[in-house]
Amino acid sequence: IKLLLVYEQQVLIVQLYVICMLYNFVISIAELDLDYLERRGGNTITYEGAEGSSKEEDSPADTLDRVKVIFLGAPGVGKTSIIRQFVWSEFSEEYRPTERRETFYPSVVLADRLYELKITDLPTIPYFPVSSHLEWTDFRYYGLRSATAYVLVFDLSNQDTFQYIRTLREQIYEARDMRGVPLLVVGNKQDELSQTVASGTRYRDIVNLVRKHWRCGYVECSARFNCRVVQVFRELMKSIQAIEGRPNSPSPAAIQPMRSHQHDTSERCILL
Ligand SMILES: Nc1nc2c(ncn2[C@@H]2O[C@H](COP(=O)(O)OP(=O)(O)OP(=O)(O)O)[C@@H](O)[C@H]2O)c(=O)[nH]1
Ligand SMILES: [Mg+2]
Repeated sequence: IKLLLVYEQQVLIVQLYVICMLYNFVISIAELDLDYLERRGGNTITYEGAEGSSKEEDSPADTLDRVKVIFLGAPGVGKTSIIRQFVWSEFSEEYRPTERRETFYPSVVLADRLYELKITDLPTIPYFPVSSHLEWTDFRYYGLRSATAYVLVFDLSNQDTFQYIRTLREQIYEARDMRGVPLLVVGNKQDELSQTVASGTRYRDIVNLVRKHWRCGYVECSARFNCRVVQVFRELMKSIQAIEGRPNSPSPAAIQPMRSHQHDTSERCILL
């Protein structure tokens, strides 16, 4: 009887041990899962070409050699509107602040060369991370410090928004070597730029500062009326080509925006 009891005790201990092992295994799988989800960027929406075909980050599309463009600017200046107008030919009067990173993957052709773009639209960032450590802790997965080019947008009808990109530009230059990294300034909401403001000194000072001192591209556009939105991307791609050492400026006839006003599921390629 004693032997039998000892045997039963041992069986019980073995059973308990197996249950513990199984429990640990399940917990570790769950932890792995969470980690996996975070790495995949739970806070990300990705669009390929046209509406309706969203997919997660690190998709095969992401592994292609893409031109990574990041749009930055104060809240409400029209970053999302410019991108959506360009990629989908759509505009919404309703203001819905961008709350998480959104990426768009249009293809463009400039001077007979095809570029695959990755356009990143972000919630407003309070500052640009000056170190990789800050990027990791505060802006993980935004790809802020590794962009191929930056588009800094301000609102022409609210020139206070220029101060935001002015500060951000300084921080970007502090944070990384900007040789070979194009930066384009965009004044949006041109449709709301009044005659009085346009002839004021403040407006002229801004244009002067950007063109003469910053020596970077400057485009004024209206996302609302799809006015010079293609020009934004054309300027951007031209600066990228210039940096690549291929300054083949396209003949005016070759610059033809190819737009469709319907959403479809196929990818869209835009001739600049
Ligand atoms: N009049 C006019 N309104 C515009 C233009 N572009 C955008 N808007 C409006 O401005 C508001 C903000 O536009 P968004 O594109 O959401 O601005 P955003 O910079 O992405 O804003 P956040 O995501 O909050 O940083 C919306 O109500 C748009 O309809 C424009 O060219 N003209
Ligand atoms: Mg937005």
